Amino acid sequence: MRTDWTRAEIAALFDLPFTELVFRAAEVHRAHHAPDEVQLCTLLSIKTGGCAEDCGYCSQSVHADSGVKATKLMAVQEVLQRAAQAKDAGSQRFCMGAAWRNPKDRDMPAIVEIVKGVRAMGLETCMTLGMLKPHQAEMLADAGLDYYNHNIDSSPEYYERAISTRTMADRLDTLGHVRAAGINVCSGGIVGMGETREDRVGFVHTLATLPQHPESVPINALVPVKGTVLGDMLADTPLAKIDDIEFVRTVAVARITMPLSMVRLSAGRESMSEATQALCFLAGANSIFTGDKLLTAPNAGDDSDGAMFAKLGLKAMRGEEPMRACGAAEAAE
Ligand code: SAM
Ligand code: DTB
Ligand code: SF4
Repeated sequence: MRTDWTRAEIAALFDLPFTELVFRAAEVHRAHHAPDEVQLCTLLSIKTGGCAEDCGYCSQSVHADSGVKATKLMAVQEVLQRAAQAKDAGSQRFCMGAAWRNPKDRDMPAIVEIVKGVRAMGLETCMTLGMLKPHQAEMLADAGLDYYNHNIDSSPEYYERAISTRTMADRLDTLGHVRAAGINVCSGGIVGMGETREDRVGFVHTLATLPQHPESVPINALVPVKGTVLGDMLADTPLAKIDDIEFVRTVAVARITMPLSMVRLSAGRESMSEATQALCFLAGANSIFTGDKLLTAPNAGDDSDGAMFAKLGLKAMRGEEPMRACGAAEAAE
C-alpha cells in the first residue's frame, strides 16, 4: 500500500467534485472490504477525568471546567462484566480508555489482567492509556493486546494550537513503540475543531505517510463540551461546526489513501443525521462505536443504530476482519 502520498495529491482528492470523490472512495472500499459490513466496537472509560494534559477538546482534562468527576481505575471484575455485556450486544471489539498522560508502572499489572480477561471472552481488545514507554508497550503485547489507540488528532500545525502539554513528535514516538511491540495501531483524529481544509489535508497526510498505515483510523467530529476551550469556542462561533459534506470528504480521502484500514465513524455520530452517516458508509467508513455512551459524551445508542442498520441493509461484521486477510495476502506476495 502506498505510504508516499504528497500533500498536493491529498489536497487534490479533497478538491474533487463531491460525487466523484465518494464514487472513487466507494470503489476502493469495495475492492478491499465487504460494503454491507460494519464493525461494532464498544467503548468503556476505565479511568475517567483528572488528566494532566490540556487537550482543548477534552472534558477529562484538569484544565477544563466540564464538571466531569475524576475516578480511580475501575476494578478488573467490573471491566470484565461490562465487556461481557458488550459481547452479548454483538460487539466485536472492546475499547478501553484511561484519562492519563501516561500509565504509571504500578498501574500495569491491573491493565495486563484486564487485557487477558477481556481477550479470554473472545473479544478483540483495544486500550488507550496515553503515552507509552517501550517496555510498557512490550508488557501490553505480552498480555495479548490486539490494538492500541493513540490519535494524532490533527495536522502537525493545528496540533500545537489544540494541545500545549505534549507534541506531535511525542505522539508519533508512542505509535512507534506500539508498532515495534507488534500491537496493531489505531490512530485517527478529530475534525470540526475550527481547523482549516489544509489542516484536514495535513491530518490525513500524516496518517497515510506513516511507515505502515494504522489498521484502524477513527475519525471523530468534535463533540463540543461546555467548559472546554474548543467546546466554548464553537458555542461562540456556531459556523465553525464541521459541515456534513466536508466530514464525508474527510472519510472518503482517508478511505482512498489507506485502503486496507478500518475507518471508524467515531465521536459526533449522535448529532449526525442518518443520511450523513449513510454517505460516510458509502464513502468507506466501516466501523462504529455502539452503545449510548462514548467515554463521557453520549453516543447514538443501540436502538437507533439497529433501526439505521435495518434501513440501510447493513450488518455487523463478525470474526476475522477482511483487512487482515488482505494484509496477509499482501505480505505473502
Ligand atoms: N488519554 C488518552 C489519549 O489522549 O490518547 C486516551 C483517551 S482520549 C479521550 C482519546 C481520543 O478521544 C482523543 O485523542 C480524541 O481524538 C478523542 N476525543 C476526546 N474528546 C473529544 C471530543 N470532545 N470530541 C471528539 N473527540 C474527542
Ligand atoms: C477515538 O478516536 N474516539 C474515542 C476513542 N478513540 C477512545 C473516544 C471519543 C471520546 C469522545 C468524547 C468523550 O466521550 O468524552
Ligand atoms: Fe487527557 Fe486524553 Fe483527554 Fe487529552 S484527550 S486531556 S490526554 S484524556
